[in-house]
Amino acid sequence: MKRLFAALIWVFAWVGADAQPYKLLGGATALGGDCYQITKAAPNQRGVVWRNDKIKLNEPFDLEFLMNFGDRDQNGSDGMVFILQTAGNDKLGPNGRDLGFSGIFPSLGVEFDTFQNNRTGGTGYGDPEFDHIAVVSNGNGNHTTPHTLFMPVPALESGRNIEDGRGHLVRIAWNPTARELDVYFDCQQRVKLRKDLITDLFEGQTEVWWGISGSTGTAYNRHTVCLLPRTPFQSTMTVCAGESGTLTSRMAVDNQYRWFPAEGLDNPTVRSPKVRPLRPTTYTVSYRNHCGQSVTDTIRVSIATSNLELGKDTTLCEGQTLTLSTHCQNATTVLWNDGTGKATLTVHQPGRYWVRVEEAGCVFLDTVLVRLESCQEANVYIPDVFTPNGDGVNDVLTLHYSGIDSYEFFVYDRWGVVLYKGELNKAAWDGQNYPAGLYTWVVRYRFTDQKQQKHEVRKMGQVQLWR
Ligand SMILES: [Ca+2]
Ligand SMILES: [Ca+2]
Ligand SMILES: [Ca+2]
Repeated sequence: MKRLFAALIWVFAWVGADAQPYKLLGGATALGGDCYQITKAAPNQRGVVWRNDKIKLNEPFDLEFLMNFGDRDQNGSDGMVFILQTAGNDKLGPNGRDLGFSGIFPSLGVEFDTFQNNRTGGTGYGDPEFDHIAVVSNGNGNHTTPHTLFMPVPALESGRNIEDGRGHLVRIAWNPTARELDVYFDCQQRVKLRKDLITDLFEGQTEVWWGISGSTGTAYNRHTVCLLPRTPFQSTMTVCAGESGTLTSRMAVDNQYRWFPAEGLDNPTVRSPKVRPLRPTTYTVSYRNHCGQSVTDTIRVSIATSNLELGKDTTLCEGQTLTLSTHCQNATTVLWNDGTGKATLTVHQPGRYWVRVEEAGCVFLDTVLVRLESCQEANVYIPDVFTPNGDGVNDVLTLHYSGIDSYEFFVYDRWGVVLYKGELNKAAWDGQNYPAGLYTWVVRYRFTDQKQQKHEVRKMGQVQLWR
C-alpha cells in the first residue's frame, strides 16, 4: 500500500539563505524590516545598500520601493540611484553629484536626482532644474555624455518637488523578452528604455548585483528606502502529492484578496492561502495594488507525483528470496529500512519493509508487509541412500521433482569438488568409480507459482553411497 509523505525541500533552503540579505557600505544603516537609511541629513554623506540575492537578467523582475528624499527642497541634495552592476558588492562611489555611483562599472543606474549640478553653467552636467529621473550607465551621471541612456525627465509628471518628506512609490520592472526597462514614480510610468542589458552593458553576464546608493554634497537631505514586500510572484508552483503548499499574492493596498477557485484552498480571501489541490489547478487572485489598480494574477499549481510503488503486501516462500523494487526512474535518493540505497532490495526474511525516495524535490514513502508462506506448489525430493552395485535396484541417484521450470543439481565430495552436475531431463548420477561414503548435494531450482510470480529455491543435503 503506497503512502506518501512529502515536503517541499526548497522552501527550507530558501529561508536559510535569506538570513543575511543585504550589505551596507558608507553611512548606510538598517532601519529594520526592509528599510535602510542611505544618508543622514548632513553634508558630504554617501551610502549604499547591496542586496545579496543577485538578479537574473534573463528572467523578468518587478521591484517596488518606497523612497524618501528628505524634506529640504531648497539646498537639498543629491538623491538616490537604483543600480545593477557586476563589479562586486563591495563598491561605493564618492559623494556629491554622482550619487555614490561613479566608478562602478559595468553598471546601469536609474537615478532619482534632486539637485541640479552646475546650474550656473561651468563644464555642464546636463542636469535640468527639476527633480528628475534618468537612466545612466557605468556610474557616469553627466547627461551630456553618451553614458546617459534615457535623458532626464521630471520625476513627477507635474514637475513638482519630490523632497517633500514623504515616501514615493518607485517601481522598476524588467522584461527580458522585450528587453524593456520600465520605471514608475508614484504610479506614473516615467521611463521606458529598450536595451539589451545583458549584451550591451554586462558583456553577456546574466546575474548582477543590485542595490541603492545615495549621497549629499554641500546641500543635503536624509535619504531612506524601503523594499516593499515583493514576494516574487510565481506563475507556476508544484505541490508534493498529498501535501499542502502556500500560494502568495503580491501585496494589496486594501488587504483584500479574492482567489478562485476556492477548491483546495483553506481560505480564499487571504494573501497567502494554503493550497492542497486534488488535481492540477490554475488559481487566479484579484486585488488592488499600491496604485489602486485592480490586478489579476494567475498561478498554475501542479502536483508532483511519484511512481513509487512497492506493490501489495506479499508472501515469501520458505527458503526463497523476493526482490522489492521502487519502480522510480527519477529518484535522486533511495533509502531502504536496512540503510541500503539501490533501486531494488532482496528480501530473505518476512517482515515490514519501507523505502524513502526523493523525487522532484518531494519525499515519498512506501511500505510493504512480507509474510512467510510454505509453498507446496513445487518440490524436489532426493533419496538419502543409493546402491550403485549393478543389481538393477536403486543403482542411480535420481532427483524427483514436480512443478519445476528448471534446476541444477550438484554432487560434491568431502573436499567440495563437484563430481556431478545434473539438469532438467539429464540422466541421474550413477556414482560409478566413487567409493562408498557420504556425499553432499545442492539443488537450485526455479518455479512459477499460481500468481505467475517466479521463485528460486536452493536446497542442500547429503546422500549415503553403499556398495
Ligand atoms: Ca544632480
Ligand atoms: Ca542628473
Ligand atoms: Ca527638489
